Formats: sequence, C-alpha cells, structure tokens
Amino acid sequence: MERTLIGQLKEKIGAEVRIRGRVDTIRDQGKIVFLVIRDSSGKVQAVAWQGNGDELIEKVKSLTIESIVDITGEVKEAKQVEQGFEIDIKNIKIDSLAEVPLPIVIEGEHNDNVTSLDQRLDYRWIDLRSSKNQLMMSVATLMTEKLREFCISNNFKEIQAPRIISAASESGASVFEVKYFDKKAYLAQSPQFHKQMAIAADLERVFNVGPVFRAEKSFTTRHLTEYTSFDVEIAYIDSYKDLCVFEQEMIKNMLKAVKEEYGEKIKELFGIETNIPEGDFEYIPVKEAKEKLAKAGVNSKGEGDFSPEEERMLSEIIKEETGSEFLFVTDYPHADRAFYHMKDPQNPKIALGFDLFWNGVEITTGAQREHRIEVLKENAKERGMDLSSLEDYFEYFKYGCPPHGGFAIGTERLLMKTLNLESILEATYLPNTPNRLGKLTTKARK
Ligand code: AMO
Repeated sequence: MERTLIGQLKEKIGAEVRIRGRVDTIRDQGKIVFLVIRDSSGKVQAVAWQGNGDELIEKVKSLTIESIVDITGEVKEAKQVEQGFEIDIKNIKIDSLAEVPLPIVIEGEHNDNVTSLDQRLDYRWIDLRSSKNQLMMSVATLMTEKLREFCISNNFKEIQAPRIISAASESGASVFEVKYFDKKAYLAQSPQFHKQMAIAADLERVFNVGPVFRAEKSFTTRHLTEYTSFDVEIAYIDSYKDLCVFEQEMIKNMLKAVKEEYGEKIKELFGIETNIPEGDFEYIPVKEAKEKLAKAGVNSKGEGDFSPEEERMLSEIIKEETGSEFLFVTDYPHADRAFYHMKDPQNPKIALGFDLFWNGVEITTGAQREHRIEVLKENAKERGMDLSSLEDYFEYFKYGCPPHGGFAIGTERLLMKTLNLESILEATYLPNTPNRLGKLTTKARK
C-alpha cells in the first residue's frame, strides 16, 4: 500500500491507509494506547486496542517517543479529537526505535523549550524536527528560490565562482589558508573577483549563490565562519543607486511570496507579521547617520563603520522617523571600504557604495566597482596591498571591461530578520563558528 501523508487523511475517512512517520506522544491506558504520529504534513492520533491483538498492543507499548513507525489502519471518525478522525491501528512496523531520554527538548513539541541554543545545535538533527524549524527551512527554501527567480526573470545568468582561490578579495586578515598541492591557496571570502570576471566576459548580469568563508573570531549573533552569500553583479550601471533599486525590488518580491505562502504559519509559530515594505527604502549618508546617533547619545565606533549597537539604534531612529525597516547607508569613507569600490569623482574620499540595514542588522554590502585598471591598481597600492598577488584579477580589466557594480546578501542574516530570530546560529542549517565546526562544539570534541 502507498503511503498517505497525514495532511491528506481527512479525505480518506472510512478507508484503510498506510502512514509513515514519527511517534510524537504516547498515552498508555492499559488496554488502549493512544499515539500521536507526525510527519512533514501534520499530526494524527492513532489508537491501538487490545482487541486488535496482543502482539499489536505489546509492540505499541514497546515504543518510545521519536521512534519511526509504519502503520496501516482505518481512518475513523472520532468526535472527541480535534481533527474529527483518528486511525485505528491494524498493523505497525517499528522502523527505528529511538533511544530515550532525548538529549534535548524539541522546541514546542514535547514541552516548552528548556534547552540552551548551544546544546540544541549540538543535536541539530533533533532540534530541526520542531515545527518552527521545519517552517524555517521551508521559508529559507522559498526565500532563495524567489531571489534567484527575480534575477532569472531579469535576464541574469547564474555562475558558480570557484571556492578555492589564489588571492583574498576582502581583507588579508580574515581568510582561511589551504594547502593546494605544493602551493598556498585560500577559501573564498566572497566570489567578488570572479563575479567581476563575468562582467569582463560580457555576461552582463550574473548571480552566484554559494558558501563563503571568513576566518574571523567573531562571537556575535550575526557572524559565522562559513555562510551562504547571494551575490549579484550588473554591467552598464550609471550609479550604485541602480543596484539599490534592484535589490529593493528583489527583497520586496521575496517577502511578498513568503507572506503569501507562509504568512499565517509565521504569525502562528514565530508570533510576527510579515511586512512587505511600501515605497522606496530610506537612504542616509554615513555622516548624517553618525550625527543622528550622537544626538541620541550613542558613542561612535569610528567614522566609517557601525558597532552592532549603532546599527540597532540607527535602524530604530529611522524607523521611528520614516516607518521604514530598511535603510541604505551611503557615502562611506573610501579608506574604510574594499579597494575595488569606485571613488566618488566629486569627492574621492568617499566610496560609491552602500550597506543595507534591515531592522538593526547589516544584510548587504554593495558598490560600483573601479573598472579602470590603472586607478584600480592605485587604489590597491594605497592600501599597501601586495599587487603581485592581484595580477590575475587586474588582467580582467585589461582587455575592455564595462562599468559595473554589484552587491552581496548574507542569506542567513536575511532569514534571521525574516523570522525575527535572535541569533544567526538559529537561522543556519548547521552553523560553523570559531568554536563550532560541524555538529559539536570544538570544545566538546576534545
Ligand atoms: P561583505 O563582506 O560586507 O561584502 O559581506 C556581504 C554580506 O554578507 C554577510 N556577511 C556575513 N554573514 C554571516 N557571517 C559573516 N561573518 C558575514 N560577513 C558578511 C552580511 C554582509 O552584508 N564582496 C562584498 C560584497 C559586494 O560588494 O558585492 C562582500 O563580501 O550580510
């Protein structure tokens, strides 16, 4: 018999069905045992009666919660249960008996969540079973699907930039070095150089979704050592503002789809409304932002960067003033940005780029790029960078390269904000951080 998903049982009242899934709860009342079985589509009560045979009831009594079962039985009307029906178990096969007790409490399933995030992440495959996390994974899937779809419908091509590269693009300090046969190589911190190569290759509009690596010992709620970057690069722009408008529409389109598909469930499980921003996002030059922060009594980290507290506060101020949750911060000092950003010809101290903040967290950096090889080399020299290591990159600009620009969205941060999660670790399938590699913390492994 074919498996019926629990979510489809209501159309099968009176029929014999086969369901496969996990034992959610067990209520043993002697001659009757009530199980609740769950699968990806829902939950249903299944009842084993002594009258259906001793062997059957003994098997059901041997079950533990979170075990995997394969049940055949009849879907019967049952007024006393909320759904109005239950399954009368005729046969049960135990596919996998779960050890008890579970090492963690599954959030919202068996109890209120009483397990720390760190412990939950150590047993992520159990933690992900919660309805909240199941929904989170569905939202994550739809989110990247919609970002991709938006690019594709706007005539983009998808590239897969190499993840092992010969030169660091973002800053020498935060790069993982790998042994590449008898040479040194690096794990890409960004597909930056290779998405720009696509522009020199006349692909004109490209996107790249994939892992990037940052060797930063940052223990914050927004940093990972490996994350998934959604990168965009566009040729023949007139200004970085073209990029801002493109990204704004891309995000609105994504949020609209998330609201349509999962808005109700998100409200139910995460307790938040999915807001689709109306009109244009706000813009503010860094200098003005710093002035607003100073007025609000927040100490500044520096001219060209924001501390997490500043980011949060700035977003709050702008939201209060304009109602906008999204804010493009512009006009950063060039010295604080990547060397490949173009300088403003009116004021070369300023970079032609932006960061996008969403409710207190930076989710994107973008910029118009310097495409004139001599100026580009000059900018790298100004930073004291080793020009010889950048030779391959400079070559892209030697044989004609259109003016261009692009941006990158940290997808985990985007998901974190979409679901209003407290930490990026919660929004990541299996987060890598300085003290957590793979399943267990490095401390626990020792
Ligand atoms: P940047 O380094 O600002 O820019 O990164 C772009 C976006 O990636 C996310 N992000 C991170 N997410 C999780 N953990 C981290 N350690 C982390 N670091 C960054 C953020 C950030 O806004 N090449 C440029 C982009 C470009 O100009 O196209 C770059 O990588 O959301």
